[in-house]
Amino acid sequence: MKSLILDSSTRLLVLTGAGVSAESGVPTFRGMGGLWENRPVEEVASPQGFTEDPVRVWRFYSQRREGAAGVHPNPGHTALAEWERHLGDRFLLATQNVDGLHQRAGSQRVVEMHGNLFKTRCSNCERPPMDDTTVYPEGTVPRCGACGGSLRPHIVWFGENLDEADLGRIGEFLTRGDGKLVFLAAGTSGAVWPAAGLVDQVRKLGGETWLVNFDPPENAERFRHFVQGRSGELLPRLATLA
Ligand code: BV8
Ligand code: ZN
Repeated sequence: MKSLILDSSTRLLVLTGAGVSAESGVPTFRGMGGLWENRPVEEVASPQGFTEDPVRVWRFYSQRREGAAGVHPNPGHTALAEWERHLGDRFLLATQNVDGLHQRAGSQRVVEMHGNLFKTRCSNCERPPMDDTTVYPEGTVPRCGACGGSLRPHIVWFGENLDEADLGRIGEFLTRGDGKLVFLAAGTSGAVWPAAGLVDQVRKLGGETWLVNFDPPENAERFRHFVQGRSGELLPRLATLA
């Protein structure tokens, strides 16, 4: 198998998707068949869906909280935390996952591009997001103690902008200029933007691009190196820490 050399000149941005958590037992986005209760997931993961039926949206997220609480990081998560310890501030992890498993595996330099399943915020006022692992009982929509508005999961839904500070942190890391830029995407179908566009930004900057994925996703040909298989098996063996 090809080897990813991580040495004192490497600046590595990693992007992960649902596939990296699959071996931990977290269903992938497409694994849900992109449908839920015979509805496109976008209808439960969009502001319109929340306005239309907040009870259904909270059922979707409460179920995922219930499912994610009992799972653990897999060797793929652990390998990424080890790479970070080796590279220090020349490593950054941008994840589309909302399950918090990277942090539980020891990753610290993490940008949660799509939010976090275990955070809740008010849909009406500016009260900051709260840590919240509550699995809300069927039929309830939690209310804000400050303004009485409906609380919502602190998740970036389809049609919503990503956090400017998050995008800025990734952009600054890419354009920093020191060392040799390397980008590795793992466990992502490359279907969702703007995360799916990172590989193009890196190529424009002359960086090296790697994809580790179970099956060739729609944007596989945009990567210089493609290593096919399970991230939990491949990531622990892929890198040479020099
Ligand atoms: C935005 C939270 C500005 C929800 C998520 C037309 C063209 C381009 C863009 C758009 C467009 N129309 C609309 C858009 C924008 C839209 C978008 O990209 N739509 C797509 C569907 C076309 N994007 C947005 O809306 C973003 N905001 O652009 O703002 C704007 C505003 C208004 C209008 C336009 C633009 C917000 C996107 C964020 C949405 N929220 N998550 C939730 O999770 O509850 S995205 C959701 O999808 C998850 O975050 C998840 O991560 C992601 C799915 O992607 P993956 O992580 O890749 O998961 P997936 O299951 O798809 O793939 C898993 C892969 O792993 C597979 O390839 C599989 O083979 C592999 N795998 C499986 N097991 C393993 C494995 N690999 C390795 N090992 C294994 N063991
Ligand atoms: Zn409020």
